Amino acid sequence: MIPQNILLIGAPVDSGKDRKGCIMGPDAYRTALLSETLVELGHNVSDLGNLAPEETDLPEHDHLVALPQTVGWTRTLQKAAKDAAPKGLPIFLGGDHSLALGTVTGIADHAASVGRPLFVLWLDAHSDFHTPETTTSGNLHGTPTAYLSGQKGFDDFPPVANPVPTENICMIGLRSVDPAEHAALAETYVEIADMRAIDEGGIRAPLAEFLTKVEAANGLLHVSLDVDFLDPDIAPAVGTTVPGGATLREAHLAMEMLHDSARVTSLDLVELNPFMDERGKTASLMVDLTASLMGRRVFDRPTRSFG
Ligand code: EXY
Ligand code: MN
Ligand code: MN
Ligand code: MN
Repeated sequence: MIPQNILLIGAPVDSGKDRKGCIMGPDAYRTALLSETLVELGHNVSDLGNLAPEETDLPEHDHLVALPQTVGWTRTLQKAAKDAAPKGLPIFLGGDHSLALGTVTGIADHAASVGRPLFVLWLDAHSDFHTPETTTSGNLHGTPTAYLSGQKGFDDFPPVANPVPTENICMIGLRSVDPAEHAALAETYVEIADMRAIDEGGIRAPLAEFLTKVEAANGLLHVSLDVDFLDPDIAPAVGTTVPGGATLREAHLAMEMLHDSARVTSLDLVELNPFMDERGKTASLMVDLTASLMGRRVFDRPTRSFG
């Protein structure tokens, strides 16, 4: 396990949707001993505290929920991500998935500055591929992948200087995709392994194929882990649960494969709503998954394989 300089950055973003509670996310991870767990693995961990959104003079929007605050967060997080990336491995503690509007585009700016392609692994029940013009809910946490890949319609947001090519995006765990997202995704090269694909062939193959692509391109890899990627039975503390999600072992295998790839350079932990948790069960699970991503093992690989 290669020790990393890990930067914990609290992003208590709660503006991406109507239901409140993600604002408590960063402190729930701290209470679940995320920093101590990573230090125990041998990493150097700095907790940079919580950020706050930039003020904007945008007017509220008649359909888009909390547009001004979400634009303000995007500006803050773009700057924070670009600043943090050269210093180590930033882990953005959400906060809802609208934080990725800023984190991924800021990381993409960093990737461009070092001349490396950026790849994005989206672990989520949802594709989050709406634009402000296609969303029916008006919840901007359903739009980050469209924005970070340079789709049109984000007139009030900062222009995306370095859009992530859709062939560099892999979405795993999908089981709730709206018609407008389906239509838009069909025009892209986004790689998708929905839950049916995982049911049939497991999570290993699609993830291994994507990691081979990242490796071949000498890419940086940003992982955006939405609590609702997981099955609600093991991860109930999220406002957008969808039955039939990833199992505990599918999730840990994905994290362990990501560690073994040594390609992950930044991470979002998003959509934890501690107000809906059961004695910290979901927060602790997300900490355990982060520990697997950062090198926690029972045995060093490869142990003897059977059959
Ligand atoms: N597609 C639905 C919408 O746009 O409202 C649900 C989006 C849920 C987004 C969560 C963060 O993953
Ligand atoms: Mn999401
Ligand atoms: Mn989701
Ligand atoms: Mn417009």
